Amino acid sequence: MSKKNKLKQISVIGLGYVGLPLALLVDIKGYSVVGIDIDTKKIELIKKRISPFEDKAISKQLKQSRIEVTDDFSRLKDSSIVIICVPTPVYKNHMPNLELVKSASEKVGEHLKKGQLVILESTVNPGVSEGIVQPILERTSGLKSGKDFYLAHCPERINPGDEKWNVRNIDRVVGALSDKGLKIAVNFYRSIIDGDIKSMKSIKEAEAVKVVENSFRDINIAFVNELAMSFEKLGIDVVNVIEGAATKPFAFMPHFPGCGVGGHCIPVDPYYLIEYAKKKGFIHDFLALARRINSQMPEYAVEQVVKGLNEKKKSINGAKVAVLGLSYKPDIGDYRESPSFEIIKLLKSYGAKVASYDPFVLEKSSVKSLKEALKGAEAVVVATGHAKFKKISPKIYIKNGVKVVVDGRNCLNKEKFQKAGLVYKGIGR
Ligand code: SAJ
Repeated sequence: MSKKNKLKQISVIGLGYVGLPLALLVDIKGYSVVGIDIDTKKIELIKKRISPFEDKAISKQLKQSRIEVTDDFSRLKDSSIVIICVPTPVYKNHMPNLELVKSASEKVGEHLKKGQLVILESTVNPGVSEGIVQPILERTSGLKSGKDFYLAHCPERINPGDEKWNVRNIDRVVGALSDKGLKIAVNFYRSIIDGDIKSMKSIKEAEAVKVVENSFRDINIAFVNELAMSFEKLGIDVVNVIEGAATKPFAFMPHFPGCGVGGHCIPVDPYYLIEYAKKKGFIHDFLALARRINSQMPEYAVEQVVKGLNEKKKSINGAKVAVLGLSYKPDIGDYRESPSFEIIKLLKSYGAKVASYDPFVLEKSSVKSLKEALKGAEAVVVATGHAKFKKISPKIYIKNGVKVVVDGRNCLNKEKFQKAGLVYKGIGR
């Protein structure tokens, strides 16, 4: 435990994918940590040192951690720093949903004390810290930002399931409303993170960094998704071409096409920028187009099912189709914004009988085993590239009567499936 930190208490508001790893790291670094969440079930689990979500590293760290967890916001009054890590989803119409940020800010403001630093880690568009969080904190605390308390923004960069990059070693950017707040925030992050901490010139710049880095990913995925739809017509394997382009040692960053873009970041963050810029009079045509392309990939994947069954002179109407994979990326159980659910909805709208199965998301699976999913299925959509699905041999599909395999993540061996006599449809290959 580092001596200099032992007197400092840190409060982390929101103990999910972002807040819990952060709270555990801050604890390891010698601070006393109070984790606050409104979900009492989650609090009970963490008190028993059980991770509320599947993550080996978190489960291990929890066992040795000393973090205190509570739903009592008044406990933050003894903290030097209060970090808000609540979700920032979008509504069905893609408009940013800042309700949790607002309610967390209200509760923090009620217990805010002079000299405290509030840091927002939740992903927000530029303008939210100054335009929404600061006024709430000032109104509910009666204190003045920059004088009585400080406000900073350090966008989270958690990458669920990543073995290499984690909260401890990922570089961060920090912006604040005042120099004093920036200094305290930068020193704090430097005391817990091995990576580099970059000071931004304003809090808005820090907010913009996160939405820009994730919009960058979304447009690049849209680029290869459009290539996939084009190359299907040109009879070119888009994955081979991308891998060829990736041999260029500079100025090319490979992304790969798939049946859709899920997760709590990539399909969400661009809308924050699109909507904020619209309010300020700028229309992000390009970002919006990329969102449209990526959002139509579930439909493209279902079209491959229709085409594949047609090749076997079968109709999708009345056919049993197995959808393998509900989580949005391989070998984790996170299914937020997962395209699998859109694929299932579309298949049903075509009259297919759908069996969905994901060993990481059994609670949402319509059947509880691979065997049940494949039994009598005429077509299969591999919607998530779980290692377990990549191991299924063509023989298993054929034995169950499967005629068509749509490889939604281009994660199967195309030639092997074609040689076995299955109709193989990839995304652009
Ligand atoms: N996807 C593609 N093609 C790609 C990459 C991803 O279709 O080439 C799809 C995935 O299947 C998934 C979705 O996009 O459905 C998101 O995938 P992701 O790998 O971006 O995973 P996320 O959502 O966990 O993104 C996080 C982000 N991290 C943070 O926001 C802190 C993102 O910035 C990272 O770039 C990404 O992890 C990463 O690199 O793994």
